[in-house]
Amino acid sequence: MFTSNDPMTLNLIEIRKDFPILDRELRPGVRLTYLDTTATAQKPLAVINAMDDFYRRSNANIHRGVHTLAEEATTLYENARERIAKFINAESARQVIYTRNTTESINLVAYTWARANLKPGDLVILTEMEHHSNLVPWHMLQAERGIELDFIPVTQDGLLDLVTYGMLLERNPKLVSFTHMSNVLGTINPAAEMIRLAHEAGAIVLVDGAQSVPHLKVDMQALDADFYAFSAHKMCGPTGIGVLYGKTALLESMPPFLGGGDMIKEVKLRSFRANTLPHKFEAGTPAIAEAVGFGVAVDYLTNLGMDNIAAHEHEITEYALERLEEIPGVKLFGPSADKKGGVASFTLEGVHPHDVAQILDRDGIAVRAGHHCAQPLHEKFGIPATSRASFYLYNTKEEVDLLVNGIYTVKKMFG
Ligand code: 7TS
Repeated sequence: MFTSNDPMTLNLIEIRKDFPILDRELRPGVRLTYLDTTATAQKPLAVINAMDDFYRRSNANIHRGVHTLAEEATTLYENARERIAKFINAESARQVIYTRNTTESINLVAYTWARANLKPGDLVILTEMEHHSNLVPWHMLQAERGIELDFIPVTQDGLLDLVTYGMLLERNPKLVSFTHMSNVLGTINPAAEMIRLAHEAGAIVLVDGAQSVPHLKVDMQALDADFYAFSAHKMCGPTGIGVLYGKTALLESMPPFLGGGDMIKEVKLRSFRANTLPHKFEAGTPAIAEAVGFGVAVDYLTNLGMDNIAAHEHEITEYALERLEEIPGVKLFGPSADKKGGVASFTLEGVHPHDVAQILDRDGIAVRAGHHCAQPLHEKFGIPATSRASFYLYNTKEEVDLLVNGIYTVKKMFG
């Protein structure tokens, strides 16, 4: 059990009780130190119990029955959508399309809006810091359709080069698609300003919010993005469900994505009429229990307060960067704590990042090693891989100290 007298924004002693996994002993005497939230966040009991309760009491398929359970399941599924819409300040829950994850949300835009609107030679602007899920769908479209791709460069400090962005915008792009927060550098990009500039240039904007929605207060109406994608599992919710937010007129003008049940108004042998939003994009039986869990995850974050969560993470990240910087041989990637979220990617001189992660794991410290699905970004920095520690609302300064001690152990082992 974690105990601390260190006063912080969040009550960590109480919060950690909400996450049963954080108390896990991996091996006798080896407690889990979970520093891999960027890959997926841990789940509070409220979410676990809500999903368990759904299967015990309310399980039925949605939108297709008049019996009590079917109505109850439909209400739970749609109520969750309402709370998620409110959480991101969407004008309407009809703009919140359930998908499997961020990856599927981006692919939905690439398969529907982009295939209906982009011609050979049309320019799509991406950035050098994108996760593969915001690169590969566009590579695929480039091969199929002959669109052109160009990239906002990343500076050595891990920031987007906005001067070059301005020059790219002069080339009449049709779409600008970028991550709100980098999963490697932690960089929080100036999304509102970038969206405004893209709109002035006449482009549609898609934002990858996989790392921002869990950690920052995001406001769809203030940001004014045309599309915004995120995943439940990175924000205390379950795997298997995510969201594509879109502007109503755009979503209405787009062809459907997958065809099948639920996404139709009417079907004849040789034709169909698509359903209204949001169902038009939700073919087949969806992740119902997951939607219920997602809604409770959003309640959990709302109760803590996104500003408090961001403040806590900032405090932890600042401390972590300070302590990691002191270690001889450690090289950190990304900007200073004031420009980033809770991510610390680093290399340790003379030791492969996988070895670092493996040795830390012996002490129960979970960090990720590799290219973190951002191979081009690592190539830019001339390295194949980094080790990455990431922090969330349940992490403590004591855990940062364990990480630092662990890295000293690695150094000792490698002489
Ligand atoms: N975009 C960003 C910025 C991400 O960090 C991730 C996942 C995705 C998209 C894809 O999300 P998914 O839910 O569709 O898989 N990032 C990571 C990571 O950094 N380590 O594991 C997954």
